Amino acid sequence: RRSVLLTHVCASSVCVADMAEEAKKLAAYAAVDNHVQNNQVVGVGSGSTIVYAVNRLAERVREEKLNIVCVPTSFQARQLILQHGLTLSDLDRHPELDVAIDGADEVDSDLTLIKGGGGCLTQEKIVAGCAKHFIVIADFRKDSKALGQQWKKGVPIEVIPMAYFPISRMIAKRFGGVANLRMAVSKAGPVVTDNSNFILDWKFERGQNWKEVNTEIKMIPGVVDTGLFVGMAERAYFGMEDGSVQVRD
Ligand code: ABF
Repeated sequence: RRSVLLTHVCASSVCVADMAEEAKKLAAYAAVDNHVQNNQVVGVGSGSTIVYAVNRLAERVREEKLNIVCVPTSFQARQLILQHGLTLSDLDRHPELDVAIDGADEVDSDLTLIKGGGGCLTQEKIVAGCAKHFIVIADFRKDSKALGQQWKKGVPIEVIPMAYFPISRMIAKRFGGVANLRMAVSKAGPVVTDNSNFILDWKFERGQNWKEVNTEIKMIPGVVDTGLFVGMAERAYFGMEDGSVQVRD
């Protein structure tokens, strides 16, 4: 009886994972098809959903002979651009982007995002901030009414290493909850970002005014940036379990 139950649980979680992969692809393809045109500069996000977007972008560049320049948000994004034979650029050469496409950890009903589960939040925010249009791609598990309902790991905050402890205390005192230093999977030391900084994951206790919270946290000396993206995303595409794509503006 025990083995039957385990098989059942396992089979259904595999099924959700499969559906989520398909959903990521649907969202990514819709965003690339609707928002990328010839002669554009495109910001390329990080994570697993963006892999499908880069696949589609490369396919379109090949088939439609598009002239596209890509600006990466991370080392991962840079590698993806190169592996797909796309044209790599940077913000020195292209300080203004036509569109940036990126994943998210959670998207609420106002298009406020938690990002940075992968640790690249600062470059992602910089690139999104340089783009005329910032488009989010996600599977159905990221869709949320209020932040914290889906993503349980908290808001990532990139900090200068020497300041991580005082910042963590200040955030807990001022806003409640707990801000933990993100550790490497091996537990041998902290995760170090592409910018040589640390990440705090702030597990908040209740809904907040995210715009104010983001501004206040950013004012703490030693905070580089937060994974709260408020008023930045123009549109989100969600791949759904039933194979449809939902759009939120
Ligand atoms: C990046 O990748 C992040 O800001 C976010 O943490 C994550 C989303 O990853 P995935 O697409 O794998 O869910 O966009």
